[in-house]
Amino acid sequence: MKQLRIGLVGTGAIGRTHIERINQKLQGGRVIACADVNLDFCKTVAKNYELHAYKCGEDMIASNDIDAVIVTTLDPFHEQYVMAAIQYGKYVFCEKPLAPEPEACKRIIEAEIAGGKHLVQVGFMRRYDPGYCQLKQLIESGKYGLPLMLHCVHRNYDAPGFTTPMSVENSMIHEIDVLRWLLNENYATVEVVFPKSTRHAEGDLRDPQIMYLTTESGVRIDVESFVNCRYGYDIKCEIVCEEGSLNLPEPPNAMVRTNNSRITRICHDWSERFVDAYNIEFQEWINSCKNGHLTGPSAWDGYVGQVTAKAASKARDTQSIVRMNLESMPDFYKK
Ligand code: ISE
Repeated sequence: MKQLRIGLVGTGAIGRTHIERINQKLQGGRVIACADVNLDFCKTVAKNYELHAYKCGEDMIASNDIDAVIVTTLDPFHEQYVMAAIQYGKYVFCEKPLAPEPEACKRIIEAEIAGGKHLVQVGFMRRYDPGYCQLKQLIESGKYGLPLMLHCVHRNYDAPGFTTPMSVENSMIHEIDVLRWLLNENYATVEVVFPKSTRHAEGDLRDPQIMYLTTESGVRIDVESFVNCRYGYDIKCEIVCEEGSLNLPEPPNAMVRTNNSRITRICHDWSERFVDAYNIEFQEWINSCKNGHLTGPSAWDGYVGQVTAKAASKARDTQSIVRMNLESMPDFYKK
């Protein structure tokens, strides 16, 4: 296969950044078609990027002109397009979350297993961030002993329209996935507490929030989510091990000394902070579709993320510690 011919469903902002990165920066694949429930807008996007516009996402997915699919619709519509891709035996990259409800993720898993081939990858891009990859290598080197505690921060400059559940389900879902991947184990308990709220929180939003996780082996994790921190996009992760502390590197920005100060730029948002991660993620996805062997976060990872997020939401709503009750991974997903 010369070029992987990709159809993208959901032409909103993130969809368009993926079209640009694939068609202008990456190799081996090309977005050639798009679909969106808003057909007029879809046609405008198609015209701007020289794509074929489809009225219906399923028709695009079924087309013989399409080898693989990217789903960047609103979250509740992910399931129907991922299912269509599985039905037509096509690789599908679905932005996180795989689906908002664990039951929907479960249906996807069952369909994928029934089809007998790994087709689904979930957009947990932090696994491709060079900094998190370094942390994983350091942990796995064993040089610093076992991880004991993790202290993490996830701050957004602002978040118009954000609601209290979104801190877990939209923001900290990234930590839920990437920390499970780093530590290579599942969670045993989860709790969410509310510090004093910022005056910048709109409406009923509780902001910041702190999520506490324990893993099955007893590693203790705290994650702060502060979506209206009002100074930049800031992601921190410290892994305290038996013989050393491992710290997530920040993107390199020159330090400027001026006016009796030292100034280093902080990213403004996630698209800037994780641009390398997104580029690497999509290049590897294109390569792996062409090789016929997906290597990224699976539908099972998407399912575990949503089960954990739901448990965290329950913990938040009931202000209690919730014990996780995760079934074991089907053999199909064991590497
Ligand atoms: C957004 O959807 C993301 O995925 C970002 O990575 C996260 O930082 C932000 O809080 C979310 O709203």
